[in-house]
Amino acid sequence: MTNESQISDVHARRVWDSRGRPTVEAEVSLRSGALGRAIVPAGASKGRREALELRDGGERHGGLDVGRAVANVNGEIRRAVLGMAADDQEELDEHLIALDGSPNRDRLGANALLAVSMAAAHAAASIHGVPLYQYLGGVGATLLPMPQIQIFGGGAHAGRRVDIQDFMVVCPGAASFAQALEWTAEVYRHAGRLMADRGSQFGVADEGGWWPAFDTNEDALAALVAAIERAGLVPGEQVAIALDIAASEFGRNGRYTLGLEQRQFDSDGLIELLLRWCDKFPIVSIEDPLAEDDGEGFARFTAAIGDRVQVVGDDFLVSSAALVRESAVAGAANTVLLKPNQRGTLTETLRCWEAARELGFGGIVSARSGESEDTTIVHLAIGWQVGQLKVGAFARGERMAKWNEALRIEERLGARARFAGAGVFGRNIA
Ligand code: 2PG
Ligand code: MG
Repeated sequence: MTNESQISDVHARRVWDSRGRPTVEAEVSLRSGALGRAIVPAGASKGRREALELRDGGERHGGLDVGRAVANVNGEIRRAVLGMAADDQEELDEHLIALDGSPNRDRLGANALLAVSMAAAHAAASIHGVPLYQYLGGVGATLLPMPQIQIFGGGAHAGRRVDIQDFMVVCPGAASFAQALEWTAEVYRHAGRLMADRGSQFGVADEGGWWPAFDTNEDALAALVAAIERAGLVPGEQVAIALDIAASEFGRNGRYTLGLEQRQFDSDGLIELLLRWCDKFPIVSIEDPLAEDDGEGFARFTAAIGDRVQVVGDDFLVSSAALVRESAVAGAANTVLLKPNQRGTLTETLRCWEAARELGFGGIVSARSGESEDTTIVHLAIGWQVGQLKVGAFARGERMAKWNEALRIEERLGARARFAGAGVFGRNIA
């Protein structure tokens, strides 16, 4: 350890996220004078088994203030990490985990811990004189992720106007990350015009996708295909559909209610509906098709859909290495969504990805619905060579900051940049 990389100060403050809610920003300063800064995001449709996000409760800001988390960073956490090496991420994170001492980070808060964990990584990259993705992944970190980009919002991010949460596109036919963004920009623009033509363009949902003014969930899927076509792109070949059903939001104990259509299903009924959608629409990825308590449904869906569609666990796996291992044994899901704030440190998130990769699972680094200008997740996706990145829509500054950061990295890598391409979704696609 060089003295230069020793942590000389840690400071947190309350800042505000893209929903205007309080969140934690931390700065880690090193002896060298280097500074790392990070802001933690926040979810709205959260998994029950996520690490705890510490909020103050009470009346202030709807109970969502983060005074306690900020105080934890500026007090106990700061004292514990002063003098530690910022460039030994694993040791630092283990220290944070031990300091918290709870199974679920509920003493100090995953938001307090993650802010410091991420800020330390930024400081370490800075002292090594390289961008964060390169600090994390070395010179081999050249894989640009396939972007999953929301066109229509829904679920908990749109007042439950439709049941399905994310209607997204991916670009299996694109040759580069930049081209995938160009195509998606066109789809997004045409989707907005299509809604305007129908007199149902009412602005955007939490993550920037168009407001889902549809009569049925299936109408939204049809509109998505129409928008791809209007953009002059070939559905299923150039541009395909990815969904986040976020089924925990409308189902539990094997009972599911699609409120929009006033239809009730058991697990098999919902599976049947999703399989029908996969036959009818060019869908290549489905996240949380069943609720987080429905592991058996997950396994039945994964078996039924086979290699045709990527089955993603978000609320179901909560970025947990242990849950990924369990679900691999059960044959439930084949891809894990990676959200650092579901765990509370970068090291635990990376361990989940390592376990997933070893078991043949795919991975998607993901933003939360409450975000900020922080672009750390882009560097994680590239540095860890995950291959896919989900950030919300092609609108709103907190989303565009991330897409634009990936563009900068692609340009910087030049001829060394590789694009993840269609292969990420499974063997039979594109
Ligand atoms: C999800 C995310 C992002 P939230 O469910 O995947 O779309 O939503 O951050 O609200 O959990
Ligand atoms: Mg999700």
